[in-house]
Amino acid sequence: MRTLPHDLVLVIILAGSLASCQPAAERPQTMATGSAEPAVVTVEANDYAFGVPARVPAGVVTFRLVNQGKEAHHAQVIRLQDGKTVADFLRAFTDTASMPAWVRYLGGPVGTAPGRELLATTRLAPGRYALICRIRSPNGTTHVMKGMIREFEVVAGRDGSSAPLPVASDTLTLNDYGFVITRPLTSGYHTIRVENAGPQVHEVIMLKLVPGKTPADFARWGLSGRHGPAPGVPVGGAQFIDRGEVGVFSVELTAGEYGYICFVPDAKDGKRHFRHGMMTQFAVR
Ligand SMILES: [Cu+2]
Repeated sequence: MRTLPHDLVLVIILAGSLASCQPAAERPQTMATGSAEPAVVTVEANDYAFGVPARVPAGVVTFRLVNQGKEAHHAQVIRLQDGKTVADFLRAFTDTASMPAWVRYLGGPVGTAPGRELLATTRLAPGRYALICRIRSPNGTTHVMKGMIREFEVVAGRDGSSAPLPVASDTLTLNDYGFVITRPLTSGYHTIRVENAGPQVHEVIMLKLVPGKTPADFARWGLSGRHGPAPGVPVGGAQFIDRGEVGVFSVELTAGEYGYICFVPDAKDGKRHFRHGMMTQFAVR
């Protein structure tokens, strides 16, 4: 276990990747009373634990997932409502059915390969939260059951981020059961706003596909223990996100084949949403 500071995570100005890639004219101006950029919370993922600050400021927060493990990990942000705890979550957890309504889903960085990092931005109200990883190890056990669940508290107050959500270049809407993008994606830098129009919980994993492979190949590979070379690499997206919630991620696209996929188990029949059609392949030129 790593020792982590229990102090409130500092608001770090995104001097690098996100802000600099956005034209200054499009960046919202903010009053001097708050930070103009989202707070950045660095999450360290190992096999099988998360390092995350114990307290995170309320408001718009960018989770930066740094994978220091040997397996892929994601960082699903959940809010534990009705006084529930991580112990309650673990008792209720099932990988193949929907969870009780006291689990609220708020996105988070999608599956990140070892040695890589991915970012995802979300908006958090004060309360009790946790990060979980639902990825399966080769033996079939989900990482959350191996210890990849970590509680944190979202606190209001003067350190809270007053930043707006990053200005998006594109909006991707999730619904039962599909993905709708405002315009076809092109090569270059995009900041994509993810909205869940529901009614069910959804996610979007944006894949860059290996030539000749499909999102269905990725689904098979992912659910059967990730043996052999990956048919695609997640380049961005938003983990499970409830209806009405918004996530934002940024991605640099190069020409090639991409896909969107949703692995959320259906509320009615337990089948993962890609089996209901929530899986799309598209070309970027
Ligand atoms: Cu879905």
